[in-house]
Amino acid sequence: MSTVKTAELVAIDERRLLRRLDDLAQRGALPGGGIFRALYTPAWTSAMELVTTWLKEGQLLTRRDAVGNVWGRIEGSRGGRAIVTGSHIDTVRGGGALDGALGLVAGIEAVTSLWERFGRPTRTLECVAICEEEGSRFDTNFWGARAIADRIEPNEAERTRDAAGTSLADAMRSVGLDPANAVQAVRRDIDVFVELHIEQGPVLEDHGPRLGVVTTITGTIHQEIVVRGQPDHAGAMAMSRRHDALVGASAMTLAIAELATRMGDPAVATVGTIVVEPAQVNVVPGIARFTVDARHPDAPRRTELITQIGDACKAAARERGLVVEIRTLRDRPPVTLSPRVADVLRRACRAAGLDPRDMASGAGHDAQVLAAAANTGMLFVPSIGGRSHCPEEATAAEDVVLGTRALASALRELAYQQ
Ligand code: HGY
Ligand code: MN
Ligand code: MN
Repeated sequence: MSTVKTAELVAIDERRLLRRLDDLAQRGALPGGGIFRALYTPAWTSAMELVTTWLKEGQLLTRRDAVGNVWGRIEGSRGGRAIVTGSHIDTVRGGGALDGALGLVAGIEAVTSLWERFGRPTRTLECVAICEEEGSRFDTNFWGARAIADRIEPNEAERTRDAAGTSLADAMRSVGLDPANAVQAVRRDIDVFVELHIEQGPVLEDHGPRLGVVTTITGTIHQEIVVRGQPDHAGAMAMSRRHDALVGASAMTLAIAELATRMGDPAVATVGTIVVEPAQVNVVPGIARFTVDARHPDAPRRTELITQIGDACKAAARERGLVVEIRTLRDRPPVTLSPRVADVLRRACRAAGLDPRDMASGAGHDAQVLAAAANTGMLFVPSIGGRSHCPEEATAAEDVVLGTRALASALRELAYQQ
C-alpha cells in the first residue's frame, strides 16, 4: 500500500445520503418498530435490489458474487489491487437503521461522489454490500466477509441451519445462488478495506470528539450452555428435593454478569437467549439452554474470562445437583487493524478539523474478518445515548455527514494517488 497525502475534505451529496438511509430503513421495517433484514429473506432481497439500483445510478460496474455480496466497481486507470469500502446489509432482530447500513450507504455515497467530482481514480475503487454479519438467522456469522476472505469451511452451507431447520445451502438456492460456488466469492486482490460504522456505545458522545479511529476489535466467544436437571410436578414436588434447571441457569447468568463486571471495562458478558423444556407453567424445568456472548479485546484477559465463566457454571451446577454442558459455537479472537490505514483515516479526520480518538471496538465488524485479506481500517461516528441493536439506534445527521465526508476523503487519498 502506498499513498499520497492530502488534507482535502471531500464534499458529498448530503441529501442523497440521508434520503437513502431512510429508504433502506423501510426494507425489513417491522410493524411494531425496528428492522429485521435476515440473510436471503424477502426483506434482504428487497434491500439488495435497492442498493444495486443506487450502484447502477452511480455508473458503477455492478455484480452479485457467489454468496450474494453486491459489489460496485470503478476500474482504476492504473489498475492494481482494489481499494474497497462498505459494510453489511443484514440486521439483528428488531435492529436499527444504521448498524451496517451506514457504512454501506455512506460507502456508496463516498465512492459515487468521488467519481462524480474527480473522475476515474488511479486505483480500482469498490463499494460492497456484505450479505451477512450479524448471525441473526443462521447458526453462524460473518458469512459475507468470511466468503471474501476465504474463511468458509467445506460443506458449511449444507451443515448450517436456521431455527426452522432450513439449511444455509437451501436458502442460497432460494435466491438463485449455488452453494457449490461459494468459493468463487474469495478475493485476493483487495489492498485496503475501510468501513465506516456507528460506535454502538457511549464513548464518543460522552467524551468526544465526533470521530473515532478503530485500532483493535474485541474478541468474542459464543457458547451454548445446557443445564440438565429433572422435570417434576410444580405443586407436589417439595422445593428441597428439586433439580430445577432454570434455577441453575439463573444462578449461572448472575455469576456470568458478575464475573465480567468484576473484571472491569472493557470485559463484557451477555446471556442473550434462554429456553427451557418442557416449558409449561406447572412443570419444574428439566432443561435450560442458554447462550453466552463474552468479549475482551485483550486475548489473555478474554481467555481468563471464559475460564472463569466455565468454572462458575460448573460450581453452580454442582451445588444444585445439575449437569452442565458447555459448547463453543464460535470463537473470534481480537484483531488489530492496519496502523497505516489508521493514519490515512486520522489525516481525513483532521481535514474535517477534528483530532480523532483512537478506540477499541467492543462490537464485532466485517473489518475484523477482512483484516485477514487486506489492510483494514475503521472509522466511528457517535451513537446517540450509545444505543444500538435496538430500534432507537440513531446518530445525529451532521455526524452521519461528517463521517461520510471523512470516509470519502480517506478514499480519495487511497485511490487517487498520482
Ligand atoms: O455482535 C456484534 O458485535 C456485531 O454487531 N455483529
Ligand atoms: Mn450489529
Ligand atoms: Mn455492524
